[in-house]
Amino acid sequence: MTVVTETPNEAVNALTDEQIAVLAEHVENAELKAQDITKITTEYPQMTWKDAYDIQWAIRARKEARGNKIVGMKMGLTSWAKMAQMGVETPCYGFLADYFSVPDGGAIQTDQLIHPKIEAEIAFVTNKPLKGPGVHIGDVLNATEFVIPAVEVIDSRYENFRFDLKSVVADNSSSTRFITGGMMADVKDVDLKTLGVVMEINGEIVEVGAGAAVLGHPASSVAMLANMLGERGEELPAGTFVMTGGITAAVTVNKGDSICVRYQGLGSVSARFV
Ligand code: OOG
Ligand code: MG
Repeated sequence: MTVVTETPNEAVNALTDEQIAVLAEHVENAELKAQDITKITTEYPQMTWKDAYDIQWAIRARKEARGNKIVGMKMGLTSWAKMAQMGVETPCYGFLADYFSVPDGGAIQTDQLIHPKIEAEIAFVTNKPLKGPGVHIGDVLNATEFVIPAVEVIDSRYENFRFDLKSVVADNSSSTRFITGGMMADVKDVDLKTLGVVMEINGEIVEVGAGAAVLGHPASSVAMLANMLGERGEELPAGTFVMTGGITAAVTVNKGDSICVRYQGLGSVSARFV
């Protein structure tokens, strides 16, 4: 298995500032109206990594201008199961806005989403700033306040949940909702590599996995995020909630489903799609 962990360092734009602004509005509207769209690269095959992340940062700025708060970050496509499922080999990041957060045991309004899927993840909350380049697992563990179970609900805005990596980056890496809960733990007290997860939908087991599926160790996902942000001159501030990426393949959910993900020694996270 070959996992590309170098970050794409193509720091050039092929799109104009105006095209980036128009595309940010277009993709964000698809999210807000829960209407799918054609992937960006179909019309703009020249889009670069820089363009794609610029579109994502422009969507983030649109939400902040509207008064939404950014409450965390997420890494995506960090496990082989996810990369194989989506046909891509490079991890990506996205941001989490305040209204994405759903309480443990809470209800998710399925009609606000296009074609949601759920992912079992391990989240970190940091207590020191992390700024790339050069951030490694040791830095991350030294800067971790606690780890906590999290379930991400992803919802690509692209037709049939089909995309290439640049298009998904521009779509905030399919971020839409997340549920965090169960029990928090000190990183000293858990072996994040062997930490097992069991995903259930309506009481039936649909996926199982262990933390090592995420880039060998979930902390390396946080390090990679800090290094990717460093390329843009950004840092991960102390106190950031970071989801490290789905451990197993994502699973489609439908209105009426109850989901529960059990984390070895850390309790469970559940939600209902209503
Ligand atoms: C991209 C987002 C993937 C994860 O945890 O791997 C992601 C997608 O598959 O739509 O959030
Ligand atoms: Mg995810």
